[in-house]
Amino acid sequence: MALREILVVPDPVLKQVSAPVAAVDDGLRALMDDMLETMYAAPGIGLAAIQIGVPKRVIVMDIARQDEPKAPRYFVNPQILWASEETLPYEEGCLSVPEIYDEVERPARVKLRYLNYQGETIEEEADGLYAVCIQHEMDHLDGVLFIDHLSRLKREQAVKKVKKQAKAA
Ligand code: K2U
Ligand code: ZN
Repeated sequence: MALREILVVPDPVLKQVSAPVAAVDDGLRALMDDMLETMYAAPGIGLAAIQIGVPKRVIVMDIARQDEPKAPRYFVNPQILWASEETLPYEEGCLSVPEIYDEVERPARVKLRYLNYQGETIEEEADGLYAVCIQHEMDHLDGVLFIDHLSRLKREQAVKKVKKQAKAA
């Protein structure tokens, strides 16, 4: 396993639309292992492959609390089959938009179909933080960041602040 660099705004790679995966093989599992190690080290609770510069429709996640055992999840070619009309606001952040947090409104529940670490097809419903995180990560697969759901002014202020942080580093 290896730690990978996480890309940050305004890197144009983050705006790319990621391509579907042809097969869940050992090479893809090695990528998911690297993604999970990188996510835990950040630390974060989700990570999309594009965030480490790999334009493949792959997500890793672990929403277990710090006082709970790790519960890694792997999503290959994830699809949302259904989304509730009910929406909920959540204070989101993003490893690719460091130190910026703002409220985003998303469907409260979604039904997912994806391939797991073994390449098996899984269908399941998500709610709570699971629903928030998977929708946030699936946005990444389409080149969409959580700040793209904010006003233009807030988005421009966020990018300006991240650029200033990078310059000061
Ligand atoms: O995409 C990412 O950068 C991973 C996010 C996932 C996430 C964003 C918004 C809401 C939930 C999850 C990072 O884990 S950001 C850090 C974080 C950690 C816990 C809760 C919220 C944000
Ligand atoms: Zn993110």
